[in-house]
Amino acid sequence: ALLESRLRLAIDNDTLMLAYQPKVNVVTGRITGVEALLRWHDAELGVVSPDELIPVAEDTGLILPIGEWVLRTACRQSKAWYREGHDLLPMAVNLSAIQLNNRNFVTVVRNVLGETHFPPHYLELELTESAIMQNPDHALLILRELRELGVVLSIDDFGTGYSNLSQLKRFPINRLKIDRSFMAGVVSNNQDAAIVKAVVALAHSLNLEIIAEGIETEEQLAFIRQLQGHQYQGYLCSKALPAKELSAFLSTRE
Ligand code: G
Ligand code: G
Ligand code: NA
Ligand code: MN
Repeated sequence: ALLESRLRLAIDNDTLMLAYQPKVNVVTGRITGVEALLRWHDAELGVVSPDELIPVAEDTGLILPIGEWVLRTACRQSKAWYREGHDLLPMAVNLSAIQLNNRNFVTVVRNVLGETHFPPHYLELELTESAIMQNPDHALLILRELRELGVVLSIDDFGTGYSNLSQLKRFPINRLKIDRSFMAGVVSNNQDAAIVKAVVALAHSLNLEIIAEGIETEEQLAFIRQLQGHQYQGYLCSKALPAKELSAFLSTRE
């Protein structure tokens, strides 16, 4: 209950923050976009991680105003970097099942894009398999509407949920993010390597772009490059950075 009341205050006082983790082209090493990740340093509670914060936000319904704030702030930030002289950077935002199942969600996305003058195909929405599978028929309708807007859709943490690609292929998904728990073992563990190879092969056959998460070493990068994965995220390039630091990071890479 303390976390909930502090979270309500944080929304009112606008003290939630976003950090941005780069996505990188596996072949060229160029930054292809960033993923916005919630950060919260509360005066009383200290640092509260999204893994603690999101479940409370979901149980209390606060995920709806928070999610809308994340979407708007992320789109605005990308435009702000552009005004500083960077190329317009594609922006990925994580979605909760509660947002996906909210009847106003497509309207919220359309309004934020309109308000921020953000091109829809520069916005990527990341969903987990379980978020989609909570109510697959409803999800299918919503995802189709989002695709009609031009938004890019990704499955996050792929491999950790209950579903599989044959279930997912009826959804209008563009990209698959391979969960970092699999990438962690690809160099040392034959089973993890086999799983990642199989997932990448299936993704290729379904014309899905592949993003490998949690790449920390050149060996892991070489593994995913050899499989013709498209993008990666991970500490090898950068952790999630506050907006100012991300801007400085972009400058060093241009
Ligand atoms: O930032 P970190 O890597 O600790 O993220 C932990 C988890 O929290 C990840 O699964 C991430 O997808 C999730 N997360 C981070 N920011 C958001 C957000 O804005 N909305 C939702 N729904 N999940 C988020
Ligand atoms: O579930 P999602 O993939 O959105 O969560 C991202 C989480 O993974 C964040 O907590 C982020 O800090 C973490 N993360 C990002 N890159 C790496 C990495 O290279 N190694 C490890 N161990 N964690 C990472
Ligand atoms: Na994510
Ligand atoms: Mn993930």
